[in-house]
Amino acid sequence: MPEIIKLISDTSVSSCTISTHGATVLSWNVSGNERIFLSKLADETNPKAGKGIRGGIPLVFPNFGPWSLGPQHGFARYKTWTIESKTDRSAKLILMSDDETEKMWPNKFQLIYTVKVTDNKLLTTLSIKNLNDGEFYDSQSFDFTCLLHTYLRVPDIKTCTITGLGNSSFHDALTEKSEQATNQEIKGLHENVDRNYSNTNDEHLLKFDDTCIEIRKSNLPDTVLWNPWAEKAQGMKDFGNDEYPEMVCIEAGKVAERQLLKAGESWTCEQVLTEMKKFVEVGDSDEEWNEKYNK
Ligand code: TA6
Repeated sequence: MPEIIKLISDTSVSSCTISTHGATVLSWNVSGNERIFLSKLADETNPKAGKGIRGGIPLVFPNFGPWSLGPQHGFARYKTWTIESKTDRSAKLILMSDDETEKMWPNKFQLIYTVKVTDNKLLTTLSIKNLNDGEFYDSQSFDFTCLLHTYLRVPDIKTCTITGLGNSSFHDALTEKSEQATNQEIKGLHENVDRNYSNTNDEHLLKFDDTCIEIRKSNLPDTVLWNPWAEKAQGMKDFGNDEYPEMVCIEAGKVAERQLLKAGESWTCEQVLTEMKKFVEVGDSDEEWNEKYNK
């Protein structure tokens, strides 16, 4: 059974829970509001071996999408991670390559994942180190794609606004066509959407009601936008048929091009989720706030 880590911000306003199954963030609660979507059928306390948890922030490594060497989205999201250290508000988890991973993907690696919660932020950092020493494997370098498959909870995806994708091209996984984004803001999703945007803004805003969630990423140049909608939802055993309106995946990733990592080298990426509320936007006047978030 996986361990569940509970983190709480210094003022106890916010909390976060993480499962050692895939180092999956299961919950991020800000002032009593749950901001992460976890399917009611996710079975997070007793997750299936070899499967990721449906919801939260699954970690995709060493391959985003279908994979000839192993399961879709790779193994990081279902392997049992080790808790390296923990404080009240932060945790550090480690995943080392092992016999199972090396049979699929003949490389030695170390993943270090840190999670920290503050009053209105959830900070997640993933470091990947290539531990190939040439003794075992011919090619010391390896390449990978990776992504934080973030499921965000919303009241109704049809009435949300999503920014930061307007200047990018995307691969539409439904049509297998490349398209150019046309709208600076996406005003709600109204059907099955599965788009891999390349070279996106490092900041996205997800706005609904009086709430604005900022997704800020670094060293993750791409963004995947996904909602399964009704028909695909019915095809997922670990996802309720009626749940698709209350979630959206805005996924920060390095997926358009594979990342090469030489033996001994490390590569680090970060995602920071922030709940932007008027009273914490220090320095913004009402006019500036309205200009920013209430367009
Ligand atoms: O989020 C993009 C995506 O690749 C979709 O195509 C869909 O497959 C989703 O991931 C969920 O994948 P999973 O393997 O978790 O069922």
